[in-house]
Amino acid sequence: MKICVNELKNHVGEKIIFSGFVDAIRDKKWVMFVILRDATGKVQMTIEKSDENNKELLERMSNVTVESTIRAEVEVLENTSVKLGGIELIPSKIDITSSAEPLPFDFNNLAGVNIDTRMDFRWLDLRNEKNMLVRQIESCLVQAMRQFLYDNHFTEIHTPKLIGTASESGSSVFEVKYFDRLAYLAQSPQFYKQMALAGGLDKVFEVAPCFRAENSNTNRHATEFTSFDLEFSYIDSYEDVMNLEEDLLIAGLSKVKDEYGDKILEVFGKEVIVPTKPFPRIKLKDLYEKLHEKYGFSIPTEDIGDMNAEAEKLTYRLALEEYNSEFMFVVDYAATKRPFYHMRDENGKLQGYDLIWRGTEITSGAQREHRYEELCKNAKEKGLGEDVKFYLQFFKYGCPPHGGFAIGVDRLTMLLLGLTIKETQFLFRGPNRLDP
Ligand code: AMO
Repeated sequence: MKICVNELKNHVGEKIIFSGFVDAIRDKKWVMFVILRDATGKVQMTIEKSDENNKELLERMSNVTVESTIRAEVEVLENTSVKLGGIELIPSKIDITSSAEPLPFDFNNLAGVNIDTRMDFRWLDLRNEKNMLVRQIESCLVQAMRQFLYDNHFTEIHTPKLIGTASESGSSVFEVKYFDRLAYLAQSPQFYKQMALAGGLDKVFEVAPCFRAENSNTNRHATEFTSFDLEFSYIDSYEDVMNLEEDLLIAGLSKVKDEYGDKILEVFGKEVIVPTKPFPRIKLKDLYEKLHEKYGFSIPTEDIGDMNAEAEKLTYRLALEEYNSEFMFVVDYAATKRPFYHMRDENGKLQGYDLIWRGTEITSGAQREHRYEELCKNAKEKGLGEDVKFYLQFFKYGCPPHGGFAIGVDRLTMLLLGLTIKETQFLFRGPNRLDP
């Protein structure tokens, strides 16, 4: 395996193979400095011109363009006068493993570069140090959240994304030609994560793509995004679901703060705040009242019983001002505005919630209706028939009371770093963006 820049200090005095991108070449009178780069940093390779043995190396390197890649046999030396980590590489052999053409833009300086040009050449855009950090931070966050679930005896599952009927609500799904019939792309793993519990697995999770055929061009919507979904059995109420989400987010954000807190502040200007339990919880009706009282906000008639983007923004403000919290759970949504699989109590009150962080919804969750008769009734009420018939069967042969939630990973990273979803996703997918 390749030795990375951040491991070189462990190889001082050794002869090793080092590979990387040519970041810059500084051709001085007596010496040529070649700055090499990999995902962990940069290092200086020094080629002395006075050394006759270096003639061939110098000739070869003088024809190399920046962003080409090389493989070099080098000696790793400690040199305190070298600014890049106090290490320099002295090569005895260099192979050019790929040659780069002139770049369409300078990825080190993206300020004036159109976002669509950046997306067209996303693999170059990703070479920007900040963008590389986004990937590494997201990876750290998801790893910590996964680890939390493994530690709590959750099993990772992989549910199909090609499905035979339009899932969940019958709207917003992509149709795919499937031999001589139609299939659909899963809008979420909802039905299958619940099927896992009907299958006797007590606690499951999945980190996977969701597809939404929504023509939304906002900073937080994508047509394909990564969802961190979980579902678990034998809960007493949706309070148990919210409690677990608190612990999960605390685990994820603690790890990110430990590993990247300073870097995030320096590069993105955002402080990573690890929340404390319990996160404030507010009923939708009370929230409307507070938002009206404090900020003069009234929910538009069509959104009554639900939230909208403006309400989410103000909820964040309220959470900060009144609860000193970046997070806020909102409960008591109208059953008419929520999916049929959310449980309702004997008074028809919905047993579900949304979680708002930094002005955006990051999660929907609920206790699920696991009683076959009730579930059939709810589905019928929503006008769902054949499409959900297969799903209703899961609850016919015994199924534990259960609940779960889904966190949008892209939104989590985006809000953590103060970016848009286009900048955050590895490769953005939106109504007008299917390439590369
Ligand atoms: P919901 O539709 O609210 O719930 O989605 C869950 C979370 O996924 C993220 N999200 C999105 N991210 C980017 N682009 C989009 N178009 C987009 N749509 C949703 C959000 C959202 O909170 N089955 C339920 C979850 C559950 O109850 O377990 C569901 O899909 O962060």
